[in-house]
Amino acid sequence: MTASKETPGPNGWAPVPDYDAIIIGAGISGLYQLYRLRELGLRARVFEAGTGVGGTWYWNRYPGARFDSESYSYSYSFSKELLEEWNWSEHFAGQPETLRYLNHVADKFDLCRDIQFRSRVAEARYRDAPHGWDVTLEDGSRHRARFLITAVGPLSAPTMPRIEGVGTFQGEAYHTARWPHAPVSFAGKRVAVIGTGATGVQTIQEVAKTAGHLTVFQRTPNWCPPLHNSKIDAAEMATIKAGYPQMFKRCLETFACFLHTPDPRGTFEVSDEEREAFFEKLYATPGFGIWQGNFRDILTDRRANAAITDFVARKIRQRVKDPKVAEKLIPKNHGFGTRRVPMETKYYEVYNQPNVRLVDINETPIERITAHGLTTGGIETAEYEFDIIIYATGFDAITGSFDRIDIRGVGGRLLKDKWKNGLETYLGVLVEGFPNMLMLMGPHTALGNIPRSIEYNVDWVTGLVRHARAQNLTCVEATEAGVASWTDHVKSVGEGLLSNEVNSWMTGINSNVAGKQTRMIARYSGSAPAYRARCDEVAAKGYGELRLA
Ligand code: NA7
Repeated sequence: MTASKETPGPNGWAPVPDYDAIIIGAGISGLYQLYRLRELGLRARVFEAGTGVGGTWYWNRYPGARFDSESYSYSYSFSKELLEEWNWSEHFAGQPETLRYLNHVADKFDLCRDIQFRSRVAEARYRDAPHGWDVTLEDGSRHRARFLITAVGPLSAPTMPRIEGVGTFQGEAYHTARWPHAPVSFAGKRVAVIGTGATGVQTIQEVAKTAGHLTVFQRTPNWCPPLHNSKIDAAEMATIKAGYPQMFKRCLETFACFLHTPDPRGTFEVSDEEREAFFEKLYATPGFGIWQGNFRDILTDRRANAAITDFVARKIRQRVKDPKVAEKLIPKNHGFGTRRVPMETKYYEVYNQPNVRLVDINETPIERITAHGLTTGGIETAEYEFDIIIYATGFDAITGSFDRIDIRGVGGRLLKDKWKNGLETYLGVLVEGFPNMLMLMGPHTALGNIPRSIEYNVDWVTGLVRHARAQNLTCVEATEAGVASWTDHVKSVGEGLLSNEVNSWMTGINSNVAGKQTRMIARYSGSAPAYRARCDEVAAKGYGELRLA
């Protein structure tokens, strides 16, 4: 694109209508981005579809929703005062506590005065004079800003299954990510859960406690190790607080910003006994240790992966009484850790309860949802009646929230079209042809322990905006060369990783969305420190790889 510098305004930066930046979304990234832009003295406005802050933790109110990473490692780290005053009650906090935390953050920093709730962004159009974005909300109102910052979340566009009759059910039906604010009672009810990802597992183990009868419809089982959650008392919280500086430093050093980091040993560099003892230790350790802190080669070497896979399969067989049910719960099409590992609390024991039935929909596919339940076919035709159907069917991940907004860059080019034949970004933050659009947790960024990645992402974006203002730049855009080189890099670091050979939301697959059946490398799968080093280098060199005007 061609661009010329606009006439500087009284504050040295060319004035734009309405706002310096519009941020879409008031989740963890949107809140922190607003805080940082305000620090710069900029006029920022957040548009949020929900009625409150929290993003993921606002929408996902389903029973049993909780962290799989340690609560304290999930906190914002930017404010010492905030760290000091907030006490987590559990090592892996439940959704209500996390939402309370995010509301506390919003209140403490008086963020809500710049957030407009019940405001879903429908369209965003780039304009050349002055450089910036016109944003239209679903209610038709229009707003202009110099920068468009997307804080839409990688897992926020829920998808319903493509099954005939969805919508005809006359009982209660809920998608886990659109759970009602009022409590839902399962007591004595006939409940169905469709989906056994991280969300389904948490839901199932909670609903099974009170449901009259629960039927789980499973397409692909996942490898679920125990979470081992526990309470945090005042003394332990004080110790955790005293260790915050070291803890956050550690998170910045590990591969994916978790507290856990791979063991430097290879799986077969130890004796059989040592290996088994190490796996046992990890299985008994709280959190993602068994996934993120295992032998260094379990996610890249097929034989190593088969060893841990076999170990976890044996655990499932030990815990599930009916061997036929146990076999159904053991994944056959992917190894341990190659998809997002759902952490569980007595999940497998649920299938020993008399009020729970597991239906493998590979044998008996769901044919249609009916007014009173659903019907299955395949090897056994059956008709089920339910009071409640829960869809734990996941998200149109990573690009879904972008696709749902009509985002058009230079020449009216639709972002969705631009990405149709493959994702192309610069550092996962910018897209060529979409000047002044900056993505937080966009495609091709490092995800891992999300708040840690978000803080870095936001700080980098803030640095770029600060630079633009200091230089009176009104247009920042990725170049074709920069995009080509980053996209190649993302592909090359993703090679050899077993998770990129498996269908999951992490590889851009969603059976319920047209056009999302081809596997791709959708996230940056190199190390977080390497990602940050590359982004730091770009900033240190004055963002010279960008087209600046
Ligand atoms: P996931 O992990 O995408 O899981 C969705 C589940 O729903 C998964 O078991 C799917 O089976 C199942 N599914 C999806 N569509 C259908 C249809 N049409 N019929 C039957 N079953 C279906 O989403 P989650 O919400 O659990 O977790 C997403 C992330 O959020 C999670 O990784 C955490 O990081 C937080 P499939 O595996 O596709 O065969």
